[in-house]
Order: sequence, then structure tokens, then C-alpha cells
Amino acid sequence: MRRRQRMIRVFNGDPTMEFKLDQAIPILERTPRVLSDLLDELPGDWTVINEGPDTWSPRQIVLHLINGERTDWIPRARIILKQGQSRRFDPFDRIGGFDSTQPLRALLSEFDKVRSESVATLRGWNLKDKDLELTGEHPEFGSVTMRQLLATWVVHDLSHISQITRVMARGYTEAVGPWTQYFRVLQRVAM
Ligand code: NI
Repeated sequence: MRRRQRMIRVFNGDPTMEFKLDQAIPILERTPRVLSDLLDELPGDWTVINEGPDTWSPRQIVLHLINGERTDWIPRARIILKQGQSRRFDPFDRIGGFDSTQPLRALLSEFDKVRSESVATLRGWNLKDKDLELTGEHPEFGSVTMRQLLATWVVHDLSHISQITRVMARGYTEAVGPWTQYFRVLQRVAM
């Protein structure tokens, strides 16, 4: 009975979390580790498989994440912090760096390095609540707060981790035979 009540409480709970910097940073910090543990030294098929034309492989997703460190998250946060005349972000090139021929191990360690630098920068700013309310100008949807940008950074990590495991699982769509029907991940239309 006790267990049942606990389950109900979980299911009825509010599925949202308030953004707190000290809860966000641990996710940002561990994403390179998660990806290294998942992908490093895997046989190549797992890391270059994709979901069809115009979809990304795990390797390409790592490249996309590296590019985000260089051109998106911290640079945009800097624009917000400066509060200069132009608070408009540069558009993010989502497939920047995709032509890299570096081995995956080098890419994973590059991501680890650039992410550590990003987190060190973020910690160094020691942002207060009022800083989290500062705004920048997104090229597509206009005014966004620092808080929203940083929350998006975390969600971006988590959603690409989910994408990577989805792409890998879908590699065995045929191989599992009739078990396909048990897995929503295998029936999903690629996106
Ligand atoms: Ni992305």
C-alpha cells in the first residue's frame, strides 16, 4: 500500500523544475563523460549509423555539440552580459564542422576540453538572479532571457543524448524481428 501511494505521488507530481544554475551546471559538466562512455572505442558502425537521408549520426551530433560550444552558448551568453548596443545573436550554423575527418576519440576529447572551458567561464561569471533576467535578441524569436538560454543549453544536451541512443537503437530495427512492436523508439518516424 505504501509503495502504491508513493507511485501515485510521483505520477501526480508537477513535471517541471525551476531553473537553478547550481542544478544546471552538473548536467553540462557531465555530458562529455556520458558521451565518451557511450561512444569511445565502439565499433564504427554504431557511431556512423544515422536514421536516413538528412539525419545525423552519433559522430555528427558530437561535431554539432563542439560547434555549439564555440559559436552558440557562451558567445550568446556574452552578448547578453555585455548589454551593448546590439544584443542580437548570430545565427547558429547547426552543421558547422561536419566535414571534419578527425577520429571520434579526438572529437570526444575536444568536446570535453571546450565544454570544460565553457563551464569554467560560466562559473566565473557568478551569475545572480538579476543577471539571469538580462535579455538578448534571438534572430528568429526575439527577446530571450539568460535563464532561458542556459536552460535551453541543458535541454539541448539531454535531447542530443536521447537522439544518439535513439539512432543507435534504430540500427537494430530489423535485427530484433517481431520485437519491434514493443519499442516506441523503433517505430518513431526519424526527425
Ligand atoms: Ni542541436
